[in-house]
Formats: sequence, C-alpha cells, structure tokens
Amino acid sequence: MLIKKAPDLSESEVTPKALFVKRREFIAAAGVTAAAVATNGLGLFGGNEEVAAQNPDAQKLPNLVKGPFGTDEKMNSYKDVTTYNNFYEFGTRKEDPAAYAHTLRPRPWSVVVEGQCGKPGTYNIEDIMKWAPIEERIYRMRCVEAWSMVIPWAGYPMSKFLERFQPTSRAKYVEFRTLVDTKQMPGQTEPALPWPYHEGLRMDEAMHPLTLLGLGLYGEVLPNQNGAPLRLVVPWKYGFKSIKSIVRVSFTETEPVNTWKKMQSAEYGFYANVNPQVDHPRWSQGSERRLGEFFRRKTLMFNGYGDRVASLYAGMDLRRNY
Ligand SMILES: Nc1nc2c(c(=O)[nH]1)N[C@H]1C(S)=C(S)[C@@H](COP(=O)(O)O)O[C@H]1N2
Ligand SMILES: [Mo]
Repeated sequence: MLIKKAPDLSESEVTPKALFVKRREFIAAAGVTAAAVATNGLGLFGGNEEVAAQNPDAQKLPNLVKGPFGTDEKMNSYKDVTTYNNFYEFGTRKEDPAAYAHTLRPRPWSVVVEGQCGKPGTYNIEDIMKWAPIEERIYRMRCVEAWSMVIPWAGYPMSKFLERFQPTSRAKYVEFRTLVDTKQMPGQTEPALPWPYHEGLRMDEAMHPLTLLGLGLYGEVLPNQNGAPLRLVVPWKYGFKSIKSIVRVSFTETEPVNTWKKMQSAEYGFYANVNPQVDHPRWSQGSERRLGEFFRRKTLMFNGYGDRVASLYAGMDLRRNY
C-alpha cells in the first residue's frame, strides 16, 4: 500500500471518492449551509460518511431544517439504527427486520383517519410529507429491554399532523394502527402479537412538542425496518410506544388498548414512561446499555426529558400508571 504524506492528502482521497461525492450531494440536497455543518462539529450527522454508501437508493429528504430539543450526545451509527430493530411483523429477532423488511412497499401509502374529528378521511403520504417543514431531531430512545440509542430522526411535530383533522373536544386519546398484510409483512403469519400492532397516546401527550411524526432518519426517508413510510416517535417513553408503518389514526374518548398491554398487562402499561424506579417484573429498569458502549448508564426519569414532560403527569401515581 502506498502511504502518502499528510500534505499530499486531500479529503477526496482519504474518503473513498464515491462517498465523498455522495456526502456533498447530500449536504447540498439537505439545504444545509456550511455554518450548519460547522456547528455540529462532525458535520450534520456526526461524520457518518458511510451512511450514503450503505443505502445508495435511499431518498434524501430535501429542505431538512434543524429542529429544537436535540441532544448533543454521540449518535449511534446508521448501521446500529438500521440493523438492531424491533419490528415483529418481520420476525422477533433484532436482526430480522433488516433482513426481511424489503417486502414492505412504502409507496403508494395512505392513512385512514377516523373518530372524534372534523376531517376524517383517507390521506396520501405524499401530501402528508408536505404539511410541515421536516425537521432533524436527535433523540435518545430507550427500549423496555434496557438498550438505548441516539437517533437523528427526521419528521415534524405530531401536533401539526393531528391538527389537520380537527379533533373535537371529545377526542381524549389517539390510537394508531400498523398495516396488516401477510404478503408485505410475512411475520404476521405467526401469532407473535395480536395484529395489527396498535398503540395510543393521551391527546396532550400526542400534541406535546417533543412528539414527532417520524418520516426519516439520517436525512433520508425511513428505511423499511424503522417503520416506513411514517411512524410515531416519543422519546420519553419505552420504545414499544413508537409504533411503525401507520395506516390508521383514530380519535377516541376512551383509553385505547395497546398491543403490549394486551399481551401482558402485568408487564406493560398504557403510559410506558421511562422510569428507573419502576422495574419490569423480570428485570431492572434502573440502568441501560447504549448500543456500542460497554459500561451501562443510569437510566434517567422520562429518559432525560423530564423538564419538558413531567408536568403532563402531575398528580398521577406513576407506579400504578406504568
Ligand atoms: N408495528 C410495530 N411497531 C413497533 C414495533 C413492532 O414490533 N411493530 N416494535 C416497537 C418496539 S418494542 C421498539 S423498541 C421500537 C423500535 O424502533 P426502531 O427499530 O426504529 O429502533 O419500535 C416499536 N414499534
Ligand atoms: Mo422495544
């Protein structure tokens, strides 16, 4: 191997050429200014130049803007985020979604909206993506099995999505449902979970500015295994609340039953707020392992978002409402 001395090296030689070009295209496509790249220190996405190369066909999200509430913790790699997943529609092992989710067809896609709202109907994903500027939000995510990741999501506030449908004063909760289609989601031929996967939030949780309608990650449209083409992202709750590949939104007066609570109500509740003081019956919730790290971290109340969300639960017994 020919080793050049430092002064002879240019970035296009250090970084394989194709990646270098890809990255520049990406930065241009994302509408990111040099200043925005500089403030992030390592580039918009922490120097993950390998990102584009791993997914050359992925569609870039144009006009991505930097959103509020981001963490500055080190992000997990694109590989971590897209190969260690829970998506039982494609199998129950963490590596199954990356291996099998290619059968999902995220286009064409529509979402049915129903229940207590002024504008029920069927809405197209292409339109939905244009309803608000798509923001980049770097969130800590915490799974009930005690692993965690830092993910650069792309999306816009769930409130901007839900307001479109004019929920009535009787809408106290919103329920989301995932697609059912055994051809696209072969894991649904097994009774691993009661299909469709369904989840719910109280209206004030859904409208909270931290709650995101997830449309992408790492500046690209959502990979299938992460819940293409649209999903929920709620960073202060355990991962199972963040339902993927949504096809139905229902505004309800009563608390919806969510999949995991239906499965094992002794282990999983409706609220599912990250809470180091309330253990899962079979393991502690007091600490977590960030993917890629060796030492465990102490889990923070509300996953570290307590200053913004604790008031939603004022006066509630979080042991009973777990
Ligand atoms: N439809 C559907 N949504 C789902 C799941 C699932 O199995 N099916 N798993 C949940 C769980 S347990 C977690 S931890 C997160 C994982 O999201 P990620 O793979 O994008 O990190 O998705 C959630 N949403
Ligand atoms: Mo999870």
